Amino acid sequence: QIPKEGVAVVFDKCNGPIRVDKHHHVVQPSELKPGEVLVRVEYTGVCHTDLHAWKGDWPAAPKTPLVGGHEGAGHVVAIADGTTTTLKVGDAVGIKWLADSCLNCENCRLGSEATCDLAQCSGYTVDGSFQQYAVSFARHLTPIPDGLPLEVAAPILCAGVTVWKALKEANAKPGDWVVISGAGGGLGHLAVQYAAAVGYRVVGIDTGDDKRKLLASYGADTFIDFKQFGGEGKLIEEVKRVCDGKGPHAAIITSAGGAAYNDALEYLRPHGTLVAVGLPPDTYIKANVFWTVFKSLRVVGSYVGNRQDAIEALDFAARGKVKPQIVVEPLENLEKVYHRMEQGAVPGRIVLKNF
Ligand code: 8ID
Ligand code: ZN
Repeated sequence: QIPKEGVAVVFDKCNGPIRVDKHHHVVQPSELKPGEVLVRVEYTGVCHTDLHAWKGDWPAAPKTPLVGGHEGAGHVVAIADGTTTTLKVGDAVGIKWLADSCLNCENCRLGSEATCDLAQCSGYTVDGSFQQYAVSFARHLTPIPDGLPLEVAAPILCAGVTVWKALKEANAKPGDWVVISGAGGGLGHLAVQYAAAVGYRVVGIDTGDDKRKLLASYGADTFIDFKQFGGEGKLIEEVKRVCDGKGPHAAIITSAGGAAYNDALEYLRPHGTLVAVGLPPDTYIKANVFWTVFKSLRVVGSYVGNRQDAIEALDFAARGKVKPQIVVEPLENLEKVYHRMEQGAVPGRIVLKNF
């Protein structure tokens, strides 16, 4: 039985109050449009992107009022009439950032669904997973493998997918050195595990003993506390030193702060790749043209992943190769989680329980 009202966490304007609405309208099956699916969200991860959305610090503002959230894991409770899909009521599914795309344009045909002109984003252009019942789109929901607990699947749906795809963009070979900057955060701690799982040698950069310990448990080769190497050029020298004195083959920047981008082009070895993933506001990557040419460096942006990346990322978790570090809290805690996240005080991911 689908209730008429449920709990949702909503804000009416960026930086405005965050309300826990216990009487939020639940879209009824008869209100769904073809292609739409009603999902009972049971767990949802909190991504730093949700915090950017609330602050409104990116170039394009989110819709308001907004129910954020894009790491939703739950079950299908209704499918709109006239929808062609293999999904069934009762299936375990994930709501990822990319809620929908046309699947017919050049970008979609090439597997770059995120850059589709008609892309819809969960918890940004459409309401997301910080609610008990969310409307999403049949063609972009991700099936969650049997036996993978939903609270473990949740962080994979954005953080996991994104870093798995970013590692593909890094063009590294097994045995290569890969730096993960922002390594103790939601994206970063998963990036370290995916990187180790495919045989890269991993250097994590972040700060604090909690994050150092977390990464040591994943077999990261080295942890560098960036706060201990604050001086001019010191971090660059340290990163080069630990990577055989030559620097890493790739650097995946998953930090939510801009400073992490500063040194990366200088510590990469020749032919190295900087993969930009973290989205600090108003940040520029400064590349010296001479050294970019002489070291033959590459800079690539990587934006979430496609439907296949999502399935692959979940499969690593289902096989136990990647284990999100999660703390489960009630949905009502969202605002408190934002404050902790802003202070960099969340190792791994917070997952909210929506029931
Ligand atoms: O598709 C994408 N490209 C995508 C997908 C999902 C998220 C991009 N993102 C973006 C988010 O919007 C955010 O800007 O990636 C960034 C990281 O998201 P997150 O992992 O969810 O954030 P977090 O859990 O707060 O972790 C950030 C980590 O960065 C560290 C912090 O200590 C924290 O552990 N950090 C910071 I802030 N400054 C750093 C620095 N200078 C740093 N680590 C290394 N060096
Ligand atoms: Zn995200």
